[in-house]
Amino acid sequence: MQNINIGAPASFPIQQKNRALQKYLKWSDDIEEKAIKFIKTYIPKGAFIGIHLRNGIDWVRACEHIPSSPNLFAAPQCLGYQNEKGIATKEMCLPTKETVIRQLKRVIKNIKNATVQAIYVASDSNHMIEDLTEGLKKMKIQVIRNLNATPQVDLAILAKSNVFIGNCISSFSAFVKRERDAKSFPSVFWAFPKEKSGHLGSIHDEL
Ligand SMILES: Nc1nc2c(ncn2[C@@H]2O[C@H](COP(=O)(O)OP(=O)(O)O)[C@@H](O)[C@H]2O)c(=O)[nH]1
Ligand SMILES: [Mg+2]
Repeated sequence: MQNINIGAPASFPIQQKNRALQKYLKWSDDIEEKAIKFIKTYIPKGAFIGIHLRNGIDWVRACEHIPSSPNLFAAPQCLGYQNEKGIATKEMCLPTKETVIRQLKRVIKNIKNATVQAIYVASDSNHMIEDLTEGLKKMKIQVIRNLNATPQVDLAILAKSNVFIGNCISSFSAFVKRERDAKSFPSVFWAFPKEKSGHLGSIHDEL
């Protein structure tokens, strides 16, 4: 009998060998158009950083398991499948406001070939718009969210940012990271690696 593969081609959590399949995924015209229209209408011309803040109550609870389950969810995307790049920390799972602002400033300063004009924030709960606006005040950067975004439109907008800062533990962030890897767009993660994260030589400038 033939060996027929039924079911989804890539089970959860994603295996290393399936990561490249993301390049075959294309957004529907509807989602793609909504993402492009939002960027053109609300995000000032120039570079923008897309960030994912996963911080709802389910996530706060999930992050409590990090010390006992350091391979939780999508953690291998930054730590490696054998934890060859370290172990997960609570700060990676639920970065503090201070960490988020510090890392944003570092990424903004490290982008050499463009000026960052805006931060696009996607979140399941707290977008921290006021905190981030206040924290980045001196840099004259707009902090933007999309009140009408479905999860898919948020994913599509994050995929198009010049630099993406995601949550290493989150599968939602992992989707963005895979799409960007397929296009060779840069991504980094909150609080990883421990101190020097955010170093980027140059960025893509498609939009
Ligand atoms: N719109 C929107 N929804 C989000 C965001 N982050 C998480 N969610 C929601 O939370 C769900 C979490 O999904 P899941 O794939 O389990 O990722 P994980 O829990 O972060 O590992 C998503 O399907 C969305 O419905 C976000 O930035 N924007
Ligand atoms: Mg989940």
